[in-house]
Order: sequence, then structure tokens, then C-alpha cells
Amino acid sequence: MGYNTVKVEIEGGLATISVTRPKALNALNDEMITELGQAFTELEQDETTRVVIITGDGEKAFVAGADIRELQQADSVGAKRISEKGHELLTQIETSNLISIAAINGFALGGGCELAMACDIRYASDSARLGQPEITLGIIPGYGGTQRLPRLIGEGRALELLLTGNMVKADEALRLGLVESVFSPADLMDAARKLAGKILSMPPLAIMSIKRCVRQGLEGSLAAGIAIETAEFSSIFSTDDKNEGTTAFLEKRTPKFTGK
Ligand code: CO8
Repeated sequence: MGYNTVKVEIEGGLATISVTRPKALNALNDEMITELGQAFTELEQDETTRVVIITGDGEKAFVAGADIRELQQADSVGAKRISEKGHELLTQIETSNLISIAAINGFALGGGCELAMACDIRYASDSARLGQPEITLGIIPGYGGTQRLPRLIGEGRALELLLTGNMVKADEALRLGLVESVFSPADLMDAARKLAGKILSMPPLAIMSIKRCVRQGLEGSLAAGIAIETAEFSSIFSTDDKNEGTTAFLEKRTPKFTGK
């Protein structure tokens, strides 16, 4: 499918989605939210794709937030619709069988930081700046920032960012646990691709199972999470890849996983 605001490239099991409105620093407008959802759904239906890198077009921004022009025009009813539509997309990414890596190549503010937080792993370039500046606009985050940020970095640190609207540089984001690793701008995409390649070399059913355990487990109590893990652990033992992985180890050879 052709898109106006996103570009999708597929190679092997890896898809790269670039959001592309560089003149507006890739701000998320309604069309982009729609197209990101469509692109993601297409990739979920494509049986070969297993990992997705999400990044921003150009050198300056990952995503500089929701489109402030659209927000300025919205009333409460419109805001509810905008928020729900964004939540639907970010929940889709978060709960998908696809593993998502945010390659944060510049500003990741407001909805951009929220998009990155819905991804499974965040790599940043040292030029990246992250934050939730909504408060400076007289509004609050509407794509999960008040929920995912404290879960990722803790309540006090999250409130400090949310209540001040402060942006943090990549090294500070790393210290906070908001990103996993920082690279030079030239190395960022290679690092994200290398990570994707490593994940792609692992058994697909176990990958999906681990993501379900972590994502669903964090929704509830430790006991509920342990029950999820036990059920997933049990079902992975009926896969061919379990037999292949354990046998390959004992035969001192590299496993050949088939995804069955
Ligand atoms: N929306 C629309 N346009 C934007 C946005 C944005 N978020 N960010 C930048 N732009 C545009 C600018 O207006 C400018 O356009 P033009 O050239 O036509 O004037 C162009 O991009 C370049 O930007 P700047 O000239 O400002 O570039 P600087 O390098 O000087 O500054 C900044 C870069 C610091 C990133 C600055 O652009 C900025 O502060 N941007 C806004 C950041 C922000 O506040 N983001 C949060 C938005 S609110 C949000 O995301 C809420 C999410 C939840 C929504 C749920 C709704 C219910």
C-alpha cells in the first residue's frame, strides 16, 4: 500500500517504518496515526516479518510530538477521539507479535516519546532529546505518557519530567532507563539492525512467548505473572524449536530454528 506520511522497507524478516513529515519534525497528525496503524497491520499479516524498526525521516527528529496545529483546533470531543485513536495504535504496537525497536534519531517529544515507549526496545542517537512537554502547552499527555513513563523510569522521575516538561539528552535518558543504548547518529541504524538480526536468529515462538510473559505479566500481580510464565513455559515445550535448541546444545552445534 502507498502512504503519504510513512515509508516501509522490508528486508528478510525485518521491516523499517520511517515516519516522514520532516518539515514538521515528523509531528504525528491524524493521517500519520492512520497510516502507521495500516502499515503495522500489514506487517502483522505478512508472515515473514518478525521485527520492526521505527524511526524518523531526516536528521533532526524521531517524532516531535502530536501535531500542535491539530491539537489547537480540537475541542474536548475531538481530543477524546485523538487520544483514543493514538492509544489504539500504541496498544497495537505494544501487544503485537512483532518485536518493535524505536531508533530515536532526534527529538522524541510528547506523542513521539509515547510512541517510543510503546516499542519493545529503545535505541537512541546521542543527538536525541526526549520529554513530555505537553504541560508547557497547557495540556497533558494523551498517548499514554502518564502511564508508560512511570512504569519505565519510576514515579518520581516520571513526575519530574511530566510536571516540568523538561527535555532530557540521550545520556540522561540512558541513565533514567528511558532508552537502552546510545550511539552516534551514524551508527544508530546499524546498531538497531544488528539487534534486529540477533532477535531474528532466535526461535520465533519463544520470542513471542517472552514478549507475552513480560507485557501481560506487568499488567497484574507477581503471582498472576508467574502463572502466565508457567503456562507459556509449558506450551513452548511442545515446539520443534525446543527439541532443536536443546538437542543442538548437547550435540555442540548451532541450532536451526524453524518457527514450529
Ligand atoms: N506539531 C506541529 N508542528 C511542529 C511540531 C509539532 N509537535 N514540532 C515542530 N513543528 C514544526 C514547527 O512549527 C516548524 O514549522 P515551520 O517551519 O512551519 O514554522 C518546524 O516543525 C520546525 O520546528 P522549529 O522551527 O520549532 O525547530 P527548532 O529546532 O527551533 O525546535 C523543537 C525544535 C524544540 C522540537 C520545537 O519544534 C518544539 O518545541 N516542538 C514542539 C514539541 C512539543 O511540544 N511536542 C509535544 C506536542 S503535544 C503532544 O505530543 C501530545 C500527545 C498526545 C496527544 C493526545 C491528544 C488528545
